[in-house]
Amino acid sequence: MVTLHGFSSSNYYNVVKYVLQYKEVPHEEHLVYGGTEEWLSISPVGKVPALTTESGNHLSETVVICDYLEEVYLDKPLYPFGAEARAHVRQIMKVMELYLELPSRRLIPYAFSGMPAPDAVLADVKHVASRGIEAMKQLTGFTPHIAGDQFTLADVYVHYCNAVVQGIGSKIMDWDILAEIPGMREWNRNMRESDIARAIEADRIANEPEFHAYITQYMARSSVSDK
Ligand SMILES: N[C@@H](CCC(=O)N[C@@H](CS)C(=O)NCC(=O)O)C(=O)O
Repeated sequence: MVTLHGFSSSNYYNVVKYVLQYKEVPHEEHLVYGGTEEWLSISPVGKVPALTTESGNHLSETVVICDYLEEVYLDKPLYPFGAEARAHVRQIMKVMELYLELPSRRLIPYAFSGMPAPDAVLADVKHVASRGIEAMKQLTGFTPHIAGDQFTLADVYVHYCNAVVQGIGSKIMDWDILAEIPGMREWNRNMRESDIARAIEADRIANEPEFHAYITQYMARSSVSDK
């Protein structure tokens, strides 16, 4: 049995949770929001999610965890055959992370505090996200899956990263980012329909009040930073 640490409102937590359920890996969930010394001994950077393996080792960083699961639990592979096809999947995930999710994530403090984001931050986020959009237009296929005809880790990863892009980036900037990438919104809607995605969404909704209480307390302790 492996243990997934984190909370259901985290998009990255949900990527790993999806993979565990998809591959039918026996697992338990350990609810943790981070922020303690003890947590740093499990997740060295202090981020959610982390995974404790069957042998008791701790792993963090979402794609690292998913790649580990892919190597150990061979049923239902989430990477295609062939180095180039696998690199394509990784490229989509990397572009999503660096040029769409992370810039949108910079706006989270403003979304939660209600304070306006400084113009310089907004301009930078827009600039980076524009590059991400152009890259995703080139890289994605939606035929019918994001990287082609096989369902891959990129489908899972991009779907949950889109939650931050749509719920934070698009909202704060009043800019429908996903609509800029042909096929993305329709594909994202379809991704919501699977039994696994529905169960994960139900858990996310159930976790929301507790997560909001946690984040409100956290924001009260730290001031908004534009780093
Ligand atoms: N690069 C990390 C990012 C994970 C991440 O940003 N997690 C958020 C929750 S969705 C978190 O732990 N935030 C708390 C913090 O940044 O201290 C990954 O891929 O797992």
